[in-house]
Amino acid sequence: MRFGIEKYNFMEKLEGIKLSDTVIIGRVTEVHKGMYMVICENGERRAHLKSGIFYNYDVTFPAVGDFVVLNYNPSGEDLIIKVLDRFSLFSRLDSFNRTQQVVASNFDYVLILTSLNKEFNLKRLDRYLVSAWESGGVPVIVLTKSDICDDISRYMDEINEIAFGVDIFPVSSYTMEGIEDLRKYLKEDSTIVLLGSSGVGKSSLVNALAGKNVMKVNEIREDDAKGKHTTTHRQMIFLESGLMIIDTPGMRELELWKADSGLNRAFEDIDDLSKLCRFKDCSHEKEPGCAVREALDTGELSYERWNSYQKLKKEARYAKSKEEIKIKLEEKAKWKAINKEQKMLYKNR
Ligand SMILES: Nc1nc2c(ncn2[C@@H]2O[C@H](COP(=O)(O)OP(=O)(O)OP(=O)(O)O)[C@@H](O)[C@H]2O)c(=O)[nH]1
Ligand SMILES: [Mg+2]
Ligand SMILES: [Zn+2]
Repeated sequence: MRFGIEKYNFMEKLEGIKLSDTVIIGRVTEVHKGMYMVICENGERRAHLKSGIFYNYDVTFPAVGDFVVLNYNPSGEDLIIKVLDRFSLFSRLDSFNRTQQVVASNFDYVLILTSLNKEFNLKRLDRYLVSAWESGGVPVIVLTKSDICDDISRYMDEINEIAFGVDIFPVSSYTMEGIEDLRKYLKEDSTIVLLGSSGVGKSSLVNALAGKNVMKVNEIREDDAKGKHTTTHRQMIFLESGLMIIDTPGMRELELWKADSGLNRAFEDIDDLSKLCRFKDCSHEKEPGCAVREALDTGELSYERWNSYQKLKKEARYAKSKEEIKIKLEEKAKWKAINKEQKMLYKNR
């Protein structure tokens, strides 16, 4: 069973762990409460975290798409002993816990799905693009349900205004229009992650690409184009062609996690302009020689886009400060452990 390890240079990432018949590499296909589904050379198996390893701030917990080292147990469930370094990672802010939530890892492409109906929203697309560029994968925009739209080019033009250098594919999973083009564009043995609101047709696209029904699809409320959250957990699907797809449940809202480089890439136009400002640390407010303000005055840069950028930048700052707190906590925990050790040594003398 191929699961993407062939092109992944994992030997460098093992950090001294020796592989054997019982210490093997696997890939996480599903995450449940306290239980993981992992694919490996012995098929898809249930696994748990090995105790004593995953307790600390600085350990990486497994997410869907992760390559992991497993203690293979032929007569029972396997144990995950290590998550290998990721080459890409899509995160968002978990709005309930106000922490980082990892959506998926180790993918080559991020397919951002938006349907050609009431769901279409450029502001939301901005958000997805920022997070996608930040992830390290290649963002691709997929316009779904092309069969219910008779002015696709209008949507394409609007997107081209905000998404520089991102390929756009209008598709219909009903008529299969555009599916073949998308299939050819995605290289074999690649991993892709499908993202977008509930009801945009992520699972339908999985089925269209697979050529059969592998994912469950339900009717949506067509009156307001809102989905019903049919897909309930993230899941990795393996197609016969070798393509690996991570299908995700629709997101109500995508709040940004750390996104500095993603912001710069998604708003390349603003990034380029700010390089022309007279002062290197220009805040683009009242400084003389500000290229951003000038572009706003001439209309070269729209206020809408500028406001959108500022809003997202502010949001990403929150994640950054959370990261700094986390690092501080980690350091504190380390010192605490060292102190404890020293106290023990002293006691035992
Ligand atoms: N007209 C049309 N409807 C589609 C198309 N693809 C999907 N749908 C419909 O859109 C609805 C939602 O499709 P899903 O594939 O379940 O959407 P999803 O993005 O997986 O939704 P969640 O799992 O809830 O996140 C279903 O009623 C589908 O039949 C399409 O190409 N054209
Ligand atoms: Mg779905
Ligand atoms: Zn400026």
